[in-house]
Amino acid sequence: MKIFSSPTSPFARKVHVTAAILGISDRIEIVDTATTPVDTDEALAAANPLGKLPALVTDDGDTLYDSRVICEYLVSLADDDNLLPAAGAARWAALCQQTLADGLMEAAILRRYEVVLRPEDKRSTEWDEAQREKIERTLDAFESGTDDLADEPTSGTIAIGCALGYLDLRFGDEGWRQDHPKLAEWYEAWAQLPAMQATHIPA
Ligand SMILES: N[C@@H](CCC(=O)N[C@@H](CS)C(=O)NCC(=O)O)C(=O)O
Repeated sequence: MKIFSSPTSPFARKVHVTAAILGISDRIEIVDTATTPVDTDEALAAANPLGKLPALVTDDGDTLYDSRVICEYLVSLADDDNLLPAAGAARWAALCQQTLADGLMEAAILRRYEVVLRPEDKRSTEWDEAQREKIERTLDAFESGTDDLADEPTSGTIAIGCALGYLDLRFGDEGWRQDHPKLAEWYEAWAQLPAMQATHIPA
């Protein structure tokens, strides 16, 4: 199978961290793809009408997106019950953590696009501030839920780790750790996982 991917995409990173934890990274061919909302890669758009990565092309030629669906597909290939618990409170916790972390990534990427893609005279401070507040509220929610984070990796903790890694990559100067010490301590250990180290991009 192959995956349209970019080393700086936190959504793609979720997929690669998941594959690494499942031990199936060697089954994936990475198609390094540069795309933005205003300059869409053609091969990617042919695979995913939304023109967003990651997108996975299976060995049968089917295409899967988005990152959640791809992660679930990888879990099904590896027949793993832990990364996405099948039922009960652990499942809903992992899914909601993933939703929050994905939303944090979306808000952070929108902020990044505002700076790198929109001409300076068309940028909106209100827009940027609104996205920043979403990120702040989500970090606060993670901070108060740090004690509930699973010891073993789940789709939720994988997404949280990739979201925090993206903040370090693009917004490291804003110092998210300062007001979120428990989360920072959790991430310190999490970032040492071989799957995280293998997908780390220095800021
Ligand atoms: N919900 C999607 C979001 C994917 C996404 O936003 N990917 C970004 C790169 S990090 C992208 O491809 N942006 C190009 C665009 O929006 O056209 C997922 O979970 O995969």
